[in-house]
Amino acid sequence: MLNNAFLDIHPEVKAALNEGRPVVALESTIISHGMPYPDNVTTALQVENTIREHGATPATIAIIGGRLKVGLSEQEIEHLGKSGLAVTKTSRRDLPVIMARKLDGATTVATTMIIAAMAGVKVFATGGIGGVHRGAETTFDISADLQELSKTDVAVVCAGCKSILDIGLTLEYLETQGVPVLGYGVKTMPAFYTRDSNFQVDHQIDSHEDIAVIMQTKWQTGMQGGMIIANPIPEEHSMPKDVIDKAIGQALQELDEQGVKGKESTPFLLSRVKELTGGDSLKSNIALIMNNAKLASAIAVAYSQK
Ligand code: PSU
Ligand code: MN
Repeated sequence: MLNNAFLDIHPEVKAALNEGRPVVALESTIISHGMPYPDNVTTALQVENTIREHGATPATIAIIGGRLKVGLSEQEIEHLGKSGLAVTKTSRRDLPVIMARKLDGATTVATTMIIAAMAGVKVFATGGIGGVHRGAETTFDISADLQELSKTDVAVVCAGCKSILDIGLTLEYLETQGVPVLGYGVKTMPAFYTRDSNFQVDHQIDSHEDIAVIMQTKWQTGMQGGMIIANPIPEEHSMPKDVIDKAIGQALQELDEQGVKGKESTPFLLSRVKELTGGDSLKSNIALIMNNAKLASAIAVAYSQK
């Protein structure tokens, strides 16, 4: 797919793909909407370096001037980080408009998967995925990330999902969509800031080699779709459950009071939780992203040797 007319694959990424070397995709909504400037830029560059140190090539994905970029320059990362909320958060439904109008777009998990798959990148590291929001039985607010996972062949390494979402309903939805949820060394779905939740994952897998075998097996059969590798935050960086639950509770209440809806919900909740925990949650957030980048690199290395 390397000749897709809409793709601009960075030379470093292109060389790796052509030589069958491991590549790890990264999203850009986490840069523009997930963290404040300048921590977002520092973190994005540090994640890329972590991936390089672990034997893979990073490919941060975004839309710049309507072009689908697989691998960004430092200046492009700085531009997205500095622009922040002014860059359009681009999920599947937004993609054709942003491209046709030659705009900049920050890619969500769903859109990052779409573009990674176009370039032939199979492993993607992020912080947390979108999911079924609390109260979705009335709002219908279910992230497009979940449907994307059912149809696009990319393995997504994340720290589970935040309890700003309904974790139980998210897992039910993923089951309906046929998306494997693999717990890396754990039996329950990690809740982003904390290592566990009350909800079991489908399968506990203890090694990155086994994950690579499962990926290969799924795609060799021609079965479509990705999978989730849920990697818990390292113990030393996890947050006290009561502290995070309280902040999330308050953020959800404010969301309701202020009538924030739709695509603004997730960024609103993320930034309020960060403010309410006085920056502690930002530190945890950065630590878990690095941890996911390491695991994703190990999986990409193992998969490239298949
Ligand atoms: N969850 C996080 N951090 C994030 C996001 C989700 O903990 O940065 C971002 C990701 O880009 C994800 C998107 O794909 O929010 C989901 O948004 P929505 O719920 O509107 O689909
Ligand atoms: Mn939504």
